[in-house]
Amino acid sequence: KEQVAIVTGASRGIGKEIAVKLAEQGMKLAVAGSSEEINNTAEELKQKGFSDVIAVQTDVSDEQQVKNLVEKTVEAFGQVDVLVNNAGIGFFKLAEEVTVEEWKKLFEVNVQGVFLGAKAVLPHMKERKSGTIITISSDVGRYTIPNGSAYTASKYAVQGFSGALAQEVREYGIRVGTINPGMVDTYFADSEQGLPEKHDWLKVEDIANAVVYMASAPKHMLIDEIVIHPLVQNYPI
Ligand code: NJP
Repeated sequence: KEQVAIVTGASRGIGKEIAVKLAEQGMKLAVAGSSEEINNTAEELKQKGFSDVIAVQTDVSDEQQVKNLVEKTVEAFGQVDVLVNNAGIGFFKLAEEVTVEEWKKLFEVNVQGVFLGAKAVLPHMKERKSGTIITISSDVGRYTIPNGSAYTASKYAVQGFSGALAQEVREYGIRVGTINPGMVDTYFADSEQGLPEKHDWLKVEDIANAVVYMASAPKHMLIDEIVIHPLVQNYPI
């Protein structure tokens, strides 16, 4: 039976590729991003022949907008099987240089955004006794790095939230897991995709393939966490 997925942060980077790979699996899609660029993602998917795609411009930190995203998806496709909380931002600087505004914004998008996505979709998934919530967290949700105090704190929070949620909703047949990448070649943290110095980093499709694996695992199987690094990344354990 055809499944329906919501992918946040799908204007570019990892989220856009997740949308492509899930569409290739035959899923109907609602793609979300805070800028108008999200319409281009839907347009490109349609050009690739995937007609069951809607774009819903959504800032994941805003409760009403996230509720609207879920409502529009159910209106269009009748159900939500998979929520991919991918939207996220990041910056790297010394703790004392982080402004309160930067800190708040980071937590509103990276942490509150994940909470709001789950909160909006859970009543629907509970009713159907089925669903998968996948969050793109980070390897730095598992260990710390210098200049990463704010970003790392936000991803630790995501890990804590997702782990507890997984235990809460198991009995309803709902699966909650995280994918924790190391360095991925995207636009993340004011970067550009395709820069020569990022040649050996993970590619967006490496993460998108992990999402497909998690989302399409047999119903009896919960994949709690997938950690992926580029071979060249030297990371603490
Ligand atoms: O970043 P980028 P990635 N509401 O900048 C959207 C994690 N990660 O693909 O809002 C809704 O290319 C934005 O679209 P728009 C990272 O923490 C990455 O690398 O329209 N959407 C765009 O589509 C994040 O959780 C690396 O401008 C919002 C997308 O988010 C996830 O991977 C390493 C939004 C960002 O695309 C995807 O990031 C790691 C909002 N308020 C974890 N704000 C890495 N790249 O190395 C932004 O460990 N977006």
